[in-house]
Amino acid sequence: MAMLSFERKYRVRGGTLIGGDLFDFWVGPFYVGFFGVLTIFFASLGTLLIIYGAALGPTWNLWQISIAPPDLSYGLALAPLKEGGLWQIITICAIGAFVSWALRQAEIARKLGMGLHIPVAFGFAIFAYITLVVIRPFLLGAWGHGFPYGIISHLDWVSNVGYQFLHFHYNPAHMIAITFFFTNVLALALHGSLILSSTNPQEGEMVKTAEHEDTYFRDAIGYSIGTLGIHRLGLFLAVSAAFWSAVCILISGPFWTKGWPEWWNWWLDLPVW
Ligand code: UQ2
Repeated sequence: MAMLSFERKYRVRGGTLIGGDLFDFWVGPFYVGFFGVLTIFFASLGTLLIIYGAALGPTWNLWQISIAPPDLSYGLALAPLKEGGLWQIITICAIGAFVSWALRQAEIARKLGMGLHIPVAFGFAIFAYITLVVIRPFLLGAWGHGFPYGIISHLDWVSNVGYQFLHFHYNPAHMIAITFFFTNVLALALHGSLILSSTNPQEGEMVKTAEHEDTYFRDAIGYSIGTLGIHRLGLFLAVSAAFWSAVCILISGPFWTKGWPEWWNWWLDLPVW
């Protein structure tokens, strides 16, 4: 793959967190690094184990393949490979790959003298995943509370856990998470459309600048959050969506076992009525 002429000056040594110069090189356009090697190791092993799990049957139908966590009776113990042990090792591989990827992002950011915003932001997504398959199952006392790795099966899991709490949409943290997801969609739709509209103007028109973008929103709604501001807002909305998603599933079970509609009885029970 071709390297753009200006890229060479950004190929700087150092900034590594571990391993010194040992893995401080590029393969084509890609930085490798110790964590690049680690990511490839975990991702490859995890993928092979998923394929092995699929080969154990009972189906090759892509939609129906599923690697299930151990039965609840295994508690927090290690399970035999074909009894959920595969799920446990695949989970370790997934976390290993995600964390290695975040640390590779950190090394690249350090090389370039950038802030660590990207690995920190990605960290919220990792936190949400770890909440689902480690923290919550641990608090509930069994790995069997993790979700199965399959396209349809993980949807069934979400549906079942939702009904276990009668009506999951009454979970206040779930409400907050959804609000952040939807607001994030609105913000990115506004931002994406604004950028495309100013960089793809009418035929014969010049590409527009940030002043045009500011003026558009001042004319339309009396306020522009600014070119830096929209990205701060986007980061906040995205990271908050991941955070409250983790909170809403973490409190379901370990901290609230009844139906979520019932949680709102505190409102009806207020003495002011
Ligand atoms: C903006 C701006 C941008 C943008 C967008 C806006 C020039 C390129 C999208 C408009 C965004 C506003 C007013 C905030 C909306 C608030 C929520 C919670 C969705 O002003 O500055 O920069 O991309």
